[in-house]
Amino acid sequence: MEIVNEVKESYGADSIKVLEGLEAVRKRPAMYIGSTGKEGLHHLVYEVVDNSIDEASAGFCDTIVVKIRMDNSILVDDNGRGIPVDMHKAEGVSAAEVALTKLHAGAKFSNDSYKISGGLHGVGVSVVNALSISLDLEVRRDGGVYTQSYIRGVPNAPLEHVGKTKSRGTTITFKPDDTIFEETEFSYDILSNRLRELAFLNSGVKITLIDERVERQSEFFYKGGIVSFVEYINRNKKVLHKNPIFISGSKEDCLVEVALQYNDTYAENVFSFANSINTTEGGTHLIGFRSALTRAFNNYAVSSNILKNGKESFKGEDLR
Ligand code: 0RA
Repeated sequence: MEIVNEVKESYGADSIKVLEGLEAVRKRPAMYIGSTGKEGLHHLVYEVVDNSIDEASAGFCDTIVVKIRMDNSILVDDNGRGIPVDMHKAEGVSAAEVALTKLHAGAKFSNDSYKISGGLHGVGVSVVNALSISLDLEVRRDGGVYTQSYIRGVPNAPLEHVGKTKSRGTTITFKPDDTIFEETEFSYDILSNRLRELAFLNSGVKITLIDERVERQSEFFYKGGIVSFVEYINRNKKVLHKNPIFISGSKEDCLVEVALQYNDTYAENVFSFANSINTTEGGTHLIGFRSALTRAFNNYAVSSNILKNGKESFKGEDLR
């Protein structure tokens, strides 16, 4: 692709390695974001938002705004610490530029920050950059405003200090490349479902979705975490007990939370997540939970003489 030549001339030999990364992403986009269809398109938004969510889980950000703009470009704004703007010693460019151009150079490049959220593929903003016709970055940090623009992942110029500010945060605006994506129209419903989910999973973070195409807006803010999530799922059902059951525990670095509430229907609705990622195919976390729940019911039933010494017992299926 012609990008290689453009950048060799305008941006020096150091960026060649970076370009190879961008080239790889543009050549096989599905390897990085799953598909170039509707899912992949929306995945771009999740990748950017996940960086702001990381800032929120680290305790530095409580407000995230996602805007679908008139031209189907997406703006993601947060009030976190801002992507670092200092020179990256090894790369010779700003740390922000490294984050936006190097594959896998997400939150991890500050080495001590442990990434606990992440997109489905967790590939980072550089992939979004490579797959966008244009991407504009604004960082507000240490009293300064810094901006940089990219075309298909290639910077127009180095990060520039453009002014002063008292606020802090990061704003990323990108327009997906229509030569890569089969469709480039964003769905309000798809984005609002995911952002609502993220707000449940990251209680205390306010996430606003704004659609400038039709002047529509939603705000997601849930103090109650997954308990609020279960209440939301049951909002139109007849519940059998007022408050969802909430269980949490941790072992070593692993925190587990469960919320459940019975309703008067027969169908079960189970959502499981690992590090904010919806594990739609289940996994050992869900299998373990199911067997623990069955065991808890059996023990209760035996000890309260509902069952005779475990001669009969519930099967997992009975509890679903
Ligand atoms: C690495 C280190 C630090 C912040 C971030 C990344 C960061 C990235 C994004 C992307 C969107 N919003 C973001 N906010 C923060 C923190 C470095 C420090 O201040 O110590």
